[in-house]
Parts: sequence; C-alpha cells; structure tokens
Amino acid sequence: MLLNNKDFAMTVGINAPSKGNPIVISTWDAGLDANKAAWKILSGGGRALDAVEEGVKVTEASRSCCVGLNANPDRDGYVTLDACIMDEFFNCGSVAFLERIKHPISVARRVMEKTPHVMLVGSGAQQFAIAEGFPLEEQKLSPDAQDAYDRWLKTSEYKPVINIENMPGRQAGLRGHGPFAPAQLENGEWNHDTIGMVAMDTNGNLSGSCTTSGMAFKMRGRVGDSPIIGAGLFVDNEVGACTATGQGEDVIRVSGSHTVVALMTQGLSPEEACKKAIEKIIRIKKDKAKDIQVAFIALNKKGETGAFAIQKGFNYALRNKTSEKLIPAKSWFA
Ligand code: SD4
Repeated sequence: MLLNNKDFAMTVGINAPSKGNPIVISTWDAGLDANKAAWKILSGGGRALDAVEEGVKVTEASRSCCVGLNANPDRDGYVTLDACIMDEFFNCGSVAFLERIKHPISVARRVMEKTPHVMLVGSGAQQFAIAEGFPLEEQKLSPDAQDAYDRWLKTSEYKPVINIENMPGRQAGLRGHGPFAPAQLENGEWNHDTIGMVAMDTNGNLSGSCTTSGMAFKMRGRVGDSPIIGAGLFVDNEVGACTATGQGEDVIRVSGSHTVVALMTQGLSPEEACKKAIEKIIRIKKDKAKDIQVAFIALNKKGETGAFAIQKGFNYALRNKTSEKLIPAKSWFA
C-alpha cells in the first residue's frame, strides 16, 4: 500500500512540517557565527539549501583549527578538506581530500548540481573546482596551523616507516587510538571541531551541510565521515536531518547520521535518536569509548532539535525567530 504524505506523517509520528518557522542548528560554538549567515537567508524566506551553504562558508573562511584552509594539516603538512551538502529532494554532493580550495562546501554543491555524481575526491575534485572557476589558493599553512604542526612534529616521533601505522598509539608516543591522528591534542582538547549544519526554511523544507579539515595530523589520504552522505550528514525531507562531529571512523561504521534519521522515522525525538546512535557506538567500542568523542545534532520536521555526545563539553548553536543560543548537549560520560 502506498502511503500519502498525511498517512506517512502519522505512521512516523511526525506532524505536518512547521511551516513559516525557519530554524538552523550547527555544531560547536563556531556555529553561532555560521548561523547568523544562514539566518539572513532563512529569515528572508530563502531556501534552506542556500542557508546551509552560506552558513558554513563563514567557518570555512575563518581562523579555525578544523575547518577550511586555515586549519591543521595532515601528518605530511598539507591541509586536505572534506565537505558535503544535501537538499530536500535527496540531491547530494560531496568532495573529499580536496586541497587549496577555500570553499569545499560550494564545490560539493556544484558536484550535486552540475555532475551526474555524488562525490569527487583529490586531484579530480580540485580539477573540477578550478574548471568551475574556484581560485586555487596558495599551498601555505596559516600561522596557527604551522605552530601546531611544528609542535606536533617534535612530540609525535613521526617516522615515515612502512607499517608504522600498525604500531599501537602508546608505542608511537601518542595518546588515544589513532597512531598519527591523536584523539586528543596535547592541550587536552578533542581533535575535532567540524561544522555541521541542518536547517528548515519557511516552506518547511530541510537541508544540511558539513565541512571539515578532518582530524589534525591524520594519515595522508585519510577521509572521515564528514563528506560521506549517511555518515556525517543525512537529510530526509519527510522526517528530519542530522549531522555529526567527532571521530569520523566511528561515525562511518554505524552510518551515524542516517541511523539518527531512521530512528526519528520510527517516532523518536531528535535527542532520543541521537542518544540511541551514540549508545550503539558505545556498545561497539566498549572500553575504548572513553577515549573518543562523537556527537550528533538533529532537527525534525516539527522544528524540534536535539543532540547527544559521548563526552561532555559538546554544544550546538541554534537560531530561530525567538532565540540565538548555544545549547550544551547531554553526554554518555558525565
Ligand atoms: C572527521 N568528523 O574527519 C571529522 C572530524 C571532526 O570536528 O568532526 N571534527 O573525522
């Protein structure tokens, strides 16, 4: 039996979309500035897709550890960027391992709109970006990234030895579980701060974006969850949208953002759905869960939002007609 929209909404426990009440949420405190740019579009009646692109472009252009060309490099000293975008029609576009392009999110959108593909990577993605008129930026680390990289080189015992990747983190002199991409940086901060954004426009349509430089000092060529549709981002315009931040490998293995949206389809609230997906990761990782951070934020068709993280300290930024704020997320570990 085919369900019409109303039947479907009842089946999944979701009411008619909250039309006329635009909203945007995004990860971490950098989301506050990103939301401002998104809000300009949403409050003027613009499309959620445009809002989530313009929003995260603010972070891509800013001084950031973890997003855009000013961010930390991979272990060989190159900044490599991952991004994806998804609209209300299941259209999606993505780039990964992209170098020297300032706005990977806009290249991802061009992949979505101008090619028959979903994902372009590496030199092919860069070639496409240049052909589309994106300037090729200088290959140079920002002063902050150069400092962080120089410090990391001193302490990491980085030796490009065959199979060194197989060495346990401790032997390689690093904390955490990724030999060359420590889960926590030397100052104790988690090694990530990706921006993921999901929004609903005045027509009740949803879109999302996600953009990152990935884990600092990652292996060259490593790609995380952020450019992977279903992992770092997923949008189902009948139900809701979700985006992820944190240890990408552990988001990918549970198709994190898709899982959250699927749970919302079953009637769970955004927070309950994020929590269940985090619990799945906790069950898989067992004792190792205490060494990683993963967080999800989600928005449903009613305009309700929620989040859940493995570790405390994660927050997300929300903007709608009545508020502009940072919301601390609940977490598995207190
Ligand atoms: C990754 N999920 O590449 C990204 C990193 C991240 O905040 O979230 N940074 O695994």
